[in-house]
Amino acid sequence: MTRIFSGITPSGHLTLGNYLGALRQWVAAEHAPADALFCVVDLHALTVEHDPARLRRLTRQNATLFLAAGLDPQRCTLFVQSHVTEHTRLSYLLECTATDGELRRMIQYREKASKAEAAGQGVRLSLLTYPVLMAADILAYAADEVPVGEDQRQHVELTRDLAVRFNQRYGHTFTVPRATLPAVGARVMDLQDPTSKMGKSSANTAGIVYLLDEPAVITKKVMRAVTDSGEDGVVYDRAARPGVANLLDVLAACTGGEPEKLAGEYDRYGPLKRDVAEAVVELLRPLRERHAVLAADPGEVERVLREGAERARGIARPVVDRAYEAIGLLAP
Ligand code: AQP
Repeated sequence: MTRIFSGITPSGHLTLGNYLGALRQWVAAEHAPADALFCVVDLHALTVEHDPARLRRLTRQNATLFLAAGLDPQRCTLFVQSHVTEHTRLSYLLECTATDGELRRMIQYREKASKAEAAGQGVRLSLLTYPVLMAADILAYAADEVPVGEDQRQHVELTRDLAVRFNQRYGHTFTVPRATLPAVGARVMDLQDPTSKMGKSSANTAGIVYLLDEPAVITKKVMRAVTDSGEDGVVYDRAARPGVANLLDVLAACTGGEPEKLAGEYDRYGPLKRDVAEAVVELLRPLRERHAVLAADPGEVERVLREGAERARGIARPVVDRAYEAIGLLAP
């Protein structure tokens, strides 16, 4: 049976990008005949400046949103990364497989490192090694598929390279995974800066639709989205009209249409924005409602996470033990 693994970092409140790029695919995956594991990858949140109390809150909230989005603990395994020590155990072996040069080439490292430097903060060593921990997250479960948005494709490619390298050096140990991306919604852009990705830890919240935003807030953010002069009507052109293209992509992702065709249905931006706002509000309404119910019972969410970690450990431990043996470490 196909094994699926993916995770989200609790580095901020989850966004429409996280939903369209990742979460929604996850929910679809749990209905396929597959063994799916989904994880709040809390250790990744320690790679940049963080507040401990906020991290704990966001970890709980992310897990609650996984359930609210439709993930069913009867059909998949939900857990928190730091509850399963196999991730960090394996990460070290993969640090001994990766090279400094390939980690420094990671686009996300370069972006986040320069942001930290610009803010006068030190660049944490873990920011450089984070893709290796992500590789360990995936390889520990012998995952075949990793459903992610476009920005994580490079990290999954690195994971594949490390798996192949390790297998060649020490004998077949890891399954080589592949990234799966949604047809639309793989890269939702910031509404105020449509040349940048909508990211949950971005400072300008006006450009970000959070999953728990009230409908009126979503509508306001979409209606104020940056577009261009639009003198020749509504056209879908990602390079020349990134703001409008992003709105059409979001509308297509919400309604199942095609962005190019949708463009032909509008000649002004106002009606397009109104339809996008309505589509996003309706898409997120059930999730917001379920979140309100689930958040009232944190004990149940904790129970799901405890059971999930138990099952995850059972899968990861033998894989990681095999890797320890293969690389030449003496069994205890
Ligand atoms: N804008 C986006 N469009 C489509 N998919 C997206 N994802 C993130 N932003 C978008 C996908 O959501 C998952 C989140 O993974 P993560 O939290 O581990 O890391 P990330 O990719 O760095 O996510 P963010 O939201 O951008 O967080 P910050 O701002 O902290 O860096 C992944 O599958 C990602 O592709």
